[in-house]
Amino acid sequence: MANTDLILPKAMNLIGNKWLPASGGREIDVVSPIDGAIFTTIADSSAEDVERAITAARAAFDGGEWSKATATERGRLLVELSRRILSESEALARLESRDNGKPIKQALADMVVTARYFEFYGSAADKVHGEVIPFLNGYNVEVHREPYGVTGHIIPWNYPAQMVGRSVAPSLAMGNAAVLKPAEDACLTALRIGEMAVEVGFPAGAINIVTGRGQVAGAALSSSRNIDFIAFTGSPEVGVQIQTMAARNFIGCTLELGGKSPQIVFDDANLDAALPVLVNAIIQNGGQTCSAGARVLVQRGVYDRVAAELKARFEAIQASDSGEDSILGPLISARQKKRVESYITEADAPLLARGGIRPGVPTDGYYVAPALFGPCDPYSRIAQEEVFGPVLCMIPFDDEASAIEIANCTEYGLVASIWTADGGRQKRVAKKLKCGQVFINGYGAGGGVELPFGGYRKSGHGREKGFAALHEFSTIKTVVHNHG
Ligand code: TXE
Repeated sequence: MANTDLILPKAMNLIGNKWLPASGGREIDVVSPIDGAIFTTIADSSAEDVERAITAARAAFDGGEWSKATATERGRLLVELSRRILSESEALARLESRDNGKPIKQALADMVVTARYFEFYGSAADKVHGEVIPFLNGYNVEVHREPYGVTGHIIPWNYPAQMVGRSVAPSLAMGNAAVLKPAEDACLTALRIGEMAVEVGFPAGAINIVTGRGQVAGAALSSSRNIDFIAFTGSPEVGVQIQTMAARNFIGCTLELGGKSPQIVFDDANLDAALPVLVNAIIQNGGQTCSAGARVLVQRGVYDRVAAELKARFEAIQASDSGEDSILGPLISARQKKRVESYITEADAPLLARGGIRPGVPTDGYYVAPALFGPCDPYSRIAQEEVFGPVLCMIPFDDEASAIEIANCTEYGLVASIWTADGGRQKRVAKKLKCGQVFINGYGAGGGVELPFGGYRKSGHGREKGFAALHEFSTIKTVVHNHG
């Protein structure tokens, strides 16, 4: 699929189903990571623009057409949007690849997952029920699940389309009205999905999209006194600010802040099955994935074999320009490339293997050759901090207890995998891992839209995906009726 014929969204915000430029007409240049070239612009929104979007969402929630839609009607709109995304998935994937740099095959797979979020939450919209609680004689007690009102959504650039589905779809399913601030580094597919939402019939104000810089538009959204909940995915540094703002305004928030996820390989693991997965879990999306399997913990009996195999596989990988045969594209920006390169050059562990960059890729693109380190001290900087690039750390371990200790020894706790044939060990280790999702003899699950996902500690709190997200985007009201 050629990277041509892009359908570029307007450099405007979607507010109350109208496309409006940022106040003062300010715009931000959009650069493609593939060649470092500017190819379009987006609106550079102010706090005023953000507040306008919040007002539109409030009107939709408080008496607007959106507030009158039944759960079934909301669900149908979400499912219709899902169909629309699927029917345009190739064009969306081309746009995503140009904007974010991800290999075209990855971008296509992302669109399927994006559509699946809207389908899953559309189908679930009218299946969230309340409860009746037995209480004193003469009382009838009902527990209702209610939307909060206006939800704010701040999402990152690593999965620009998927994140729209993940964050916004469950909120809309519950009947909230949403204001989305996508990332300035990649937000074109979010804008196109917003356009599709209008086309399939979402009423004015149900979904509003305001693009702009984090410190301006993002900060305005998260500090506004006029939102009722905020969902954030991004860095821990900004996550702290979001939570502080939420606390000041006495509203709830969910934070999804990345990780340093371990893939634990025991001596009895099926290595033929494990090896390609160990590599893919860090190479996929250039390692720019919150749940990237950034540490491989290997029991000493198979350490040398795993090290030799991973070395050969890493040396064979070349970063390339995101075309049909690419598995590793450029990183998102010059800033991220510099950051990842500095982790590699300053690493406090032996460099075991370095892949390459395919000759002939555009010299101004943000390509980084993948790097494998090992054996790493579990407490070394390279094995502790989130690099967010194609960088894998190998850490040897002796036994089950030390594997668990090392797996839990970073500040993060998002995902883990356990590779072993021993059923008892699978259960014991899974129970002791301090993280939100554990895969046994596998990693990732094709998007795993149905599976609750989220972190411990520095990886954040709250759960996305699955039914858990519907609970995050709603609150409980207990109605006690004295009829005695
Ligand atoms: O994140 P930021 P960056 C991690 C990853 C990466 C690092 C830095 O380790 O290397 O963070 O990435 C918006 N108020 N993750 O700098 O700045 C911003 O506009 C409100 C992991 O890109 O957190 C964007 O929409 N919003 C992560 C979003 O926050 C603000 C994915 C994320 O940007 C803001 C991305 C502010 N003051 C990075 N400042 C994951 N969990 O997957 C920025 N933003």
